[in-house]
Amino acid sequence: MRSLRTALSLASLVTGALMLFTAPAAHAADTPLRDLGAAKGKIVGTAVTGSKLTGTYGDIAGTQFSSLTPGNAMKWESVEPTQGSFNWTEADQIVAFAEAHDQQVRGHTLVWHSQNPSWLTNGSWTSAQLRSLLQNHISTEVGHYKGRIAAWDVVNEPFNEDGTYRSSLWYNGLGADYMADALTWAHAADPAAKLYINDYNVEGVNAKSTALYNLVKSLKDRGVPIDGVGLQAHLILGQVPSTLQQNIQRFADLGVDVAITELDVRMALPADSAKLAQQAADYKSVVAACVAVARCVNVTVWGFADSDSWVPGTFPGYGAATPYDDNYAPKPAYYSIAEALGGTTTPPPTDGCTAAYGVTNQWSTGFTGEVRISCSGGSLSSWKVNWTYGAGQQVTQAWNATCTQSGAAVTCTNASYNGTVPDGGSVTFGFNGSWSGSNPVPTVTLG
Ligand code: G2I
Repeated sequence: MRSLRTALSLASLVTGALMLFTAPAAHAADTPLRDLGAAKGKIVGTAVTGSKLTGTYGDIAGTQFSSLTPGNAMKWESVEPTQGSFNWTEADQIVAFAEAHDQQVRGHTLVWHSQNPSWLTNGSWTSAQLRSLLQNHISTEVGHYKGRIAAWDVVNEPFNEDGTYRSSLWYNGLGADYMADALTWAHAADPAAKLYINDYNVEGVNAKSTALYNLVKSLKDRGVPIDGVGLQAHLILGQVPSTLQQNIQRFADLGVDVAITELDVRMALPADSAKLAQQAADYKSVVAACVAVARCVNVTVWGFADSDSWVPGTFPGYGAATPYDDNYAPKPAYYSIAEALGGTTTPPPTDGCTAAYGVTNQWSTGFTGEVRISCSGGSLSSWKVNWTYGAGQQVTQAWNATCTQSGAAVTCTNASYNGTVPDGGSVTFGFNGSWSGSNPVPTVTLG
């Protein structure tokens, strides 16, 4: 009896501690980004991985964006891993997906120092052989997709940071004219495709972007087919160049289009609400700079979800660089892109969904907590719960959610298997935490 009474009183204590808060949950903007972009005369794109174009990833890629760039599938090592033997499988799949979703494709990329097949990089070629290999590659690949590619990143990353030409297979073997030749061959293979030179760290006015400017100017003066410049925009949190719009404008004034081709904004992990807010501001200012210049025609993000980003693999400890989180829930950056494109976001139709925080067990140094997300009159396809601890508590472990804590701020997102909360249903997740002194129940927001 005694233990039953104890259990009962603990249960009522716990029930008493459960507090309900109603809050909006994350959902996409009312109007897809591609439609907002269209109203401003802008294409909105994303890099994609062909094998992922199903389920939620495919839904977002197909509905939110008006252009796809294969992240890797059109690179030389992907399409011709063995000399003379072509593999178009992933690239064809992406192009077919784009056509089925009324999307453009940006072809990426034809002449680059990186991701070339080893037969090419390890071979020893005369200059004439190298030139012929490059011409064949470009004619074959551009020809394969003739009429189906809106724009090609023909030349990728030709410059060093100081504006000199990068030492590469192409520059060293063929001199700077490899770029004019590549553009000319690409134009011959598909006269309708817009042809670009694409580079990184050329977003602001600096030595590298000025070298790019001078190159484009001289190519135009020589009558070489060049239609645009791609500013990749792999940016660091809080470091959008102040001269971005001015730089876009000077290329536009030269008579070429400008595309933001690989936008992402990386941050030191873990993400927290302040960093995500800064990231949203950064995305917004990049998109706004493009919106402000008529010849800025395309803003493309380099992967739309954090789980599909190159950043963590290349910059250990950094990530969260894209507009959607690992679980495909839109982040503040998503909404800020929508706003920069003139969109408004309204609270989601989830007024009936609530998150309730409770302490289910507590001992001298630790406690177990539970959050229940319940819907009645609404539903969720993904969720995120935030709270801020008021007395130094620390989450040490979570289950059925991914929880991160930065300072006092805790963010928990659904696991891959429990993002859906149907009308009339609920999901719970649990966690262990540490406490001392007191363990007050925080205010929980669902958003
Ligand atoms: O590095 C970021 C981008 C810079 N501008 C040009 C882009 O083409 C480049 O894209 C990235 C891809 O997003 C990565 O996915 O290029 C990387 C290579 O430089 C790609 O990474 C590679 C990995 O390093 C390989 O290990 C992997 O096999 O992707 C390959 C295919 O998944």
